[in-house]
Amino acid sequence: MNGGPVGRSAWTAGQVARHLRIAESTLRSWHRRYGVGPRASRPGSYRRYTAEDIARLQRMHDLIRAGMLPSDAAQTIGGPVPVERPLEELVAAARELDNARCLAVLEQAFAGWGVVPAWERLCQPALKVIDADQRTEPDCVDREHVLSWAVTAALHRVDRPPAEPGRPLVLLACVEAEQHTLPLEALAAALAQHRVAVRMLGAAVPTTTLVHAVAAARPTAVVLWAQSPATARLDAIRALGAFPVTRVTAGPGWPRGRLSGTERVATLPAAVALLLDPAG
Ligand code: B12
Repeated sequence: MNGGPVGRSAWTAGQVARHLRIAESTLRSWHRRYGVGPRASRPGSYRRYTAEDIARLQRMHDLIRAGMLPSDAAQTIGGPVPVERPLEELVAAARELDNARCLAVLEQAFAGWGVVPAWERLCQPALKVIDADQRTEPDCVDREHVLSWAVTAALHRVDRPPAEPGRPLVLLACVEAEQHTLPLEALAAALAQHRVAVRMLGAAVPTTTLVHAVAAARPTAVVLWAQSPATARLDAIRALGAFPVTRVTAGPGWPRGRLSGTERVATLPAAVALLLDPAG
């Protein structure tokens, strides 16, 4: 290991992969799937492997060659390496447009803290920081795309146990022309963890499509996200008035007060609480 071109305490993924005689993609997948990778350190240096990291990876490699499943090998060598400063890590990875690294940090946070705390303590602040970057560097919206992709991908990987019979069925949709899906993705994952059945229509759902989906799925509640007043469409709310559903407006685009016959939620925990028991 001493012969590494960047010294004992700072090996790149490529150097470690060559040393272990494995593909770099394998090394990255061990990191992503099992949390076995370089210990989180100072921002900018997170991709460097220490001698200790490499020794653990060597042991993991030996165990797999001896016939052990990678997941079992990862547990045997001590499980995932917790990311020490997830927010700094996530922001640094987004600034480097490193989807995989963002995903690894987010997956650990969702698995370790749960969806709601990880959304509030990690995703919301990271999105704020990355959004603020555009004030000094207007074209760096690419970072926001990478981070949004990773948040979505990590939320899709959250365990979703089968819905409990008798629980409400919740339909989630962004109003027409609305591309901001992340809060609904977080809500979908959080509800699924509570074994609530969820139907997610995603971005920019035309009102006619929404009406069709509600008629077909017969949900107990419908949550409509509008990020800005420009996309908030009252006709979508009105159109759902014909169905026996709890209509819930979410997102800063809607008028502040409660629209007649509808519920309004302002935060993820409030939305989860309401939707666990929409009739309550
Ligand atoms: C990620 C992002 C994107 C991504 C969206 C990816 C995706 N799949 O969702 C992309 C890059 C696609 C995007 C595109 C655009 N975006 Co954008 N985007 C954002 C960003 C950074 C986060 C959005 C988000 O998820 N917010 C939710 C959380 C993270 O926000 P928060 O303030 O922490 O949360 C508050 C509430 O929403 C609530 N809350 C939080 N989570 C939850 C969950 C639930 C269930 C509930 C009920 C409440 C709730 O609690 C907080 C207190 O109010 C925001 C900036 C920001 N921080 O919000 C801009 C922002 C929303 N975007 C903005 C703009 C202008 C755009 C574009 C028009 C840019 C362009 N010129 O193309 C397009 C619009 C596309 C469209 N037609 O919809 C503006 C909106 C301004 C406005 N009021 O109209 C913002 C505010 C950026 C800014 N500083 O100006 N965007």
